[in-house]
Amino acid sequence: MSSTTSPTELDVLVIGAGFAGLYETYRLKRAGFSFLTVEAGDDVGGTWYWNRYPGARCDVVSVEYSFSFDEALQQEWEWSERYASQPEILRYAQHVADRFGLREHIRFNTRITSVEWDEDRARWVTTAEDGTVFDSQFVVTAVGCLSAPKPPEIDGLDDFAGDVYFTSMWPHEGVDFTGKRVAVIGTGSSGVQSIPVIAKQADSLTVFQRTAAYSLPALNRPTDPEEMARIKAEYQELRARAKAARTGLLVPRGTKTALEATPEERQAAWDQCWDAVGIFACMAASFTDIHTDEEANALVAEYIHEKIRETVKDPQVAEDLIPRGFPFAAKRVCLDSGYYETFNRENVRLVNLRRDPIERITASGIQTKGELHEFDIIVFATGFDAVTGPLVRLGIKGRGGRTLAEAWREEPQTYLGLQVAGFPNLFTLTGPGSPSVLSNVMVSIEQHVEWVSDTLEDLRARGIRTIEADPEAQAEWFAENNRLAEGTLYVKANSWFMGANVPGKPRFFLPYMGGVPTYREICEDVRARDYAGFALAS
Ligand code: NA7
Repeated sequence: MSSTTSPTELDVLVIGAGFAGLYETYRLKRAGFSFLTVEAGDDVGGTWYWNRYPGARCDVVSVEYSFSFDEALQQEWEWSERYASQPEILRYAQHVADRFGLREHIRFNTRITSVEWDEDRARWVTTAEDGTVFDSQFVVTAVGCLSAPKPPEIDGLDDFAGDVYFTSMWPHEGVDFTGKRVAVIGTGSSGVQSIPVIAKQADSLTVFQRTAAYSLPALNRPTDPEEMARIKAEYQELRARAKAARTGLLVPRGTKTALEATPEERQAAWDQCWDAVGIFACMAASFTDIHTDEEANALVAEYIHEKIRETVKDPQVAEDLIPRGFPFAAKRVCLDSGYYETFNRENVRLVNLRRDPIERITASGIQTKGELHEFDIIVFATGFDAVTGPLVRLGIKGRGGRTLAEAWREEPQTYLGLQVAGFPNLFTLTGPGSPSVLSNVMVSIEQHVEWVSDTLEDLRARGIRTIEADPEAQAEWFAENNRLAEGTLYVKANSWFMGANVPGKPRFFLPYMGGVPTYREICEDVRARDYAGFALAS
């Protein structure tokens, strides 16, 4: 196909072949739509295709971070570790694509550069980088929440004579750190996972930390065959429990507040999380007030601070690694395998950027206020323009030629995280205002794909041409989510949840705060009331 051929006519165009795109592809194929899925990469997997950095691993238990829609699939797939590594998750995505014959519906190496609403024909005209044009009644975005890398915002990067890598765009052939002087900038999940692995290989590793993150031990281990057999025997029930859980995660949940618990009860609950459970949401779920009460939150924070002091031998390094200035779990908590221990290695050094900020990158390395650090390799683990970024960069133009970037300049409003007013027939899987990254995203992906796919089938059966979010319903949904978020400590951190990691981005809590089961009920209720809050037209 090229720009000279006529556009491909479709009912539905799906953008992205990560987990959301794969399941959407499966559902559209099953429903007999004329559709195509386009994918920028040359294979399926999305986030798990691009983020191949050393140590990349899921931080949700893999038996939960997997599809539940097909019983045979979940029975036949074997996870080798409790938290699967990136290569294994990618193999799983490939298996899903092959098993359900999805590849023939996916056009790879197709990066979308514009998605424009043709008002007269009530259709979307989508153009790829190679000039190919797709003409579709509906567009479903499945572009992920953490897929638009954030620029590093550090001067002088082009001057550096060594090699530069981004954890979010890791070379497929891997990187050999042997004998190299390596810098890692950033200590979120990507930094926390890659630092222990790079440290073992590199000649020296210097970690540049602006904000220390909270990290808990993953307690990763090989799969126990007996435990796996038990899980498979009751998989249906476990999935139902996950769907009914606020976070979509099977995590032990406390029923009392940390403040009413005795010091011994708190210690026992947190020891259990730290030494036995190893699920990132465990500490936050241990008592009911961790996300809402500063005093309760400070108690669990102090427990973790003490663990860091116990682990890291150099007292100054330990103090630098202790997260401060924001509540525990208000930023995404990391799960690690030997992160804090890594700073006891002779070849690892921590630079606290709060004391000694980066001035610029030079030909030989990184110039901080106090020192020139020389390197062969710089790794950026500097994060993403999360949730809204992947959608904005598609170049979406809705009614009246208004871009999504314009629509979201002040406030990232959506209706249910599924649609944006002024952008008819465009569905945003795991969009802002839906539980997405605040939940086990696989649970939320399945719920969104099912809602959107059922809706598309229903509209087709009824001969409805357009569905569009009502601006008032959208404003109410946005206000409700802000109200819920304001009642928590999440709003007190400069996190990517708040859009606060990207200069100039409006500061609002991006995922839906009300929990997975409430959200599901609301979506079902909206459909039961003939798509209340959406305008339908034949
Ligand atoms: P994160 O969690 O956004 O972490 C990015 C890190 O990079 C964080 O420590 C940032 O510090 C740091 N950063 C960003 N820009 C700079 C500059 N300019 N200078 C110094 N340090 C900087 O991204 P990840 O990829 O680690 O994880 C994303 C999610 O993937 C994670 O939450 C899991 O859900 C999976 P800051 O905090 O901004 O001071």
